[in-house]
Amino acid sequence: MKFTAVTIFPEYFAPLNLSLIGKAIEREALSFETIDLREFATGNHRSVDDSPYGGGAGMVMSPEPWGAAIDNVLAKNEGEIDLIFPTPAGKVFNQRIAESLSNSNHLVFACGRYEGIDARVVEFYRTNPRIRLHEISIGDYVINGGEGATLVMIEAIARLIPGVIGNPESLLEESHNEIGELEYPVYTKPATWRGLPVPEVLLSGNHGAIENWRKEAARKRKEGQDRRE
Ligand code: JFB
Repeated sequence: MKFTAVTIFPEYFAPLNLSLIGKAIEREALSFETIDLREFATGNHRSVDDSPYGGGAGMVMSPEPWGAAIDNVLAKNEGEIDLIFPTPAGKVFNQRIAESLSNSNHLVFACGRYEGIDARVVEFYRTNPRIRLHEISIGDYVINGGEGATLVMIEAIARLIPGVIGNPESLLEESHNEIGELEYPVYTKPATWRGLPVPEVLLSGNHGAIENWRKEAARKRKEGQDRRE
């Protein structure tokens, strides 16, 4: 699987070289590249934004550098791509979307800034037969650009690719359960910390009892929270 991020801030993606995803890139289980949008801007100032038609606050990303950059991605690669536009107006990202996108050969993230990208860019590429186009939000809150959203989505998607996370057993377990259903509280040594003991059943070695306790604890945890739908 190949990941491409088109961005005016390539440095934003440095953390992908860390931890499990960094290791997966090293052993070529996946690849990641950034494309600097500014290299596709023309004119003395290499400007990528302009004032909005119709007025209003802020700036809008111009369509020309985006068209040139995406055309370049299509020219340099063969086959179909999934082209993702992170946007606060998109469909809210979830585990099902992550699973679906993890089956792609090439994910391309178009990271906007300012007030977003001129709407004609999405309109233009939506009908390209080599492109499956997705407008996706990572949640109902506002951030400053597509880069942070892209990091979140890459992390959720990359860990689903075989060979990326060390323990495929936990992936299998996840795939058989609703999110939250297995989110029981976890403990490690010491058995008592600041007067707080680890639940006795977890020290019992009784795997049936432990399984039941965890299931019940996850249920109670979920019940006490309103942050899941
Ligand atoms: C994504 C972005 C902006 C318009 C633009 C590009 N869940 C999310 N919240 N915000 C974004 C997002 C996702 N995915 C997001 C891309 C861009 C925000 N901005 C800034 C803020 C408000 N309205 C520019």
